[in-house]
Amino acid sequence: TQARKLAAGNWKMNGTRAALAELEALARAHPNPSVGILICPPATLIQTASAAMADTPVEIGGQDCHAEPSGTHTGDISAEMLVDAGATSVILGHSERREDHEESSEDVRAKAKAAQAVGLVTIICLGESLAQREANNTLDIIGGQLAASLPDSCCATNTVVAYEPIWAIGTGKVPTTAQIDEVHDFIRTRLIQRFGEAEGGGIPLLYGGSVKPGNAAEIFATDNVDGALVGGASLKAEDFSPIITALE
Ligand code: G2H
Repeated sequence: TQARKLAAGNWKMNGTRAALAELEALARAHPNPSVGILICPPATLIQTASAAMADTPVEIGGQDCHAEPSGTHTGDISAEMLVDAGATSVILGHSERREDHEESSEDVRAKAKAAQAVGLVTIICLGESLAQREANNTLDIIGGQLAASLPDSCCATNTVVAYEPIWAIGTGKVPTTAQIDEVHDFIRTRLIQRFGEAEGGGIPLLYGGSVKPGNAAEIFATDNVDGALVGGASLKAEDFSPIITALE
């Protein structure tokens, strides 16, 4: 596709300062990558990680942000704070946020609007549950999440969409390339319908869910797959590095 390629790591609630050594190793292994490399560590590491990666191609992102710029929201972090800490991107609407924190697509859209307004690239996650897939509702669910989660301000440079079937997250179960192809093709069509050929066609589409060094090349060979959002296999440079290489 015409979209840029991106290998994104989502560390979730993993990593203390000791894990910065993995970032250093990653940066050493990819001094001049032909694809984007992004790591989203826990919020406590964003500032140190972005300082450590300042002169490398490895970018640092957040895993969530609040929709408001500041205020009485104990425990929350605003988009501006992420920028201030050195983040260039933020993951929004991950299924673990939608589940653990009851985030709706409307919440995700408000967060995305706030994040884009301060210059963050928003990685907006969509995905169906196993029950929804078995009931043959996958495309309806994805279409609904896509329409409601993306603000009108989305364009090719400020938005990335990640398709993460919930039943494939951390389970080792990976959809077939035909299943990935069907959903990514559907997302691409909807993006072009809504944002036009240039913008909708240029938004990178990532696949996420049990991506590993052993299955990355096959997934990346699928139409409309512009990269991956990687959880478990992004924690160690020795696992994430071959995934990056497979995308290059
Ligand atoms: C899906 C993915 C990263 P994992 O959540 O967002 O995690 O690769 O561990 O399935």
